[in-house]
Amino acid sequence: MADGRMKDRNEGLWARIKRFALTDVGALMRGLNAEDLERMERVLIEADFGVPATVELTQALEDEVRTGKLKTEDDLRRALEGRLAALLDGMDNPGAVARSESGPTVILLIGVNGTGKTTTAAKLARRLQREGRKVLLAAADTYRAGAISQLQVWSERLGVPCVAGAPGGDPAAVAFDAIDAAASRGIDTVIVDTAGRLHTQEGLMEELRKVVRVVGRRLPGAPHETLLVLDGTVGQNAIQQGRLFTQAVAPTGIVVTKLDGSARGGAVTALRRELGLPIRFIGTGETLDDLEAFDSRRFAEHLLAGSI
Ligand SMILES: Nc1nc2c(ncn2[C@@H]2O[C@H](COP(=O)(O)OP(=O)(O)OP(=O)(O)O)[C@@H](O)[C@H]2O)c(=O)[nH]1
Ligand SMILES: [Mg+2]
Repeated sequence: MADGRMKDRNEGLWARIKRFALTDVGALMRGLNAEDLERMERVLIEADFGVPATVELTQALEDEVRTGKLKTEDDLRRALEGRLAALLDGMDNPGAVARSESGPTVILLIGVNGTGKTTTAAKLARRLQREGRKVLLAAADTYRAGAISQLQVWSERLGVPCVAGAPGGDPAAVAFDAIDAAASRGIDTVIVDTAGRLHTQEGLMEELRKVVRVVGRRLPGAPHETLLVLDGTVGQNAIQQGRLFTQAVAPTGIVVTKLDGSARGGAVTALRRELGLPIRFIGTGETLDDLEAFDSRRFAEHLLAGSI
């Protein structure tokens, strides 16, 4: 986002609103008519905002137009951008990853299959390394064949140690061993990659709860961060996925990945609103540097401009 990795390849949300909903801009002075509002709603729904956020946004804007607060097209754009940013806002500094006072900081990455957990673990390791932290990766996805070596490849590229168990082994034990290894080597941050799982896989959800329990017993206060990794291209489905994880464990925030692809940025707004968790990072590509701390204002700007 910041360095133009997100390119203007879509017709922006604002351009669409203008084209479909503001058929007679001069008429703003007289208020948005029902047809314009309906079209604005349709544009937002199509951009994956979901019904609740769409209704909230359009009603608020309608009120402001009606009471004469918004008179021009520019006023309306600014108001929409401001309201979007407010909806997306979650915490002061989403990119600041918790730091434990005593013992290593433990960061757990969770989510359904293929959302980008392992890649995000590596990206996050790179980011924290740059902040001067010493990182260790824990390969607690013992479920999927190839998952351990995937993380090991990243660890070699990053030059950070990786603790792994045997395929099919107990992921909680891997996390436990990783904390021990970090503590004995003077490493301050452990990033735990976990297996992708669906809420219907009760065994795997219980396994995740066990990882959280075991880590917490080994190190009071851990995990210090539990980041729910959601795929930004699946739109509204990500909400349902996210909800089930928030019921099983207590995430401290969301990472939305793949926002460089055929992303439907409106879903990020819906996720923020429906899950009640702050968006912490966004994934904007497959390389180590493609992770950005979330900035609600910039995101709202990019959403309207079509660069998301
Ligand atoms: N374009 C793009 N691709 C991404 C991003 N993050 C991850 N990917 C890709 O998504 C695919 C899945 O990523 P993984 O990190 O293996 O996902 P995972 O959640 O660990 O998958 P499982 O371990 O199978 O559950 C890979 O091809 C990644 O390169 C992103 O921000 N943008
Ligand atoms: Mg993985």
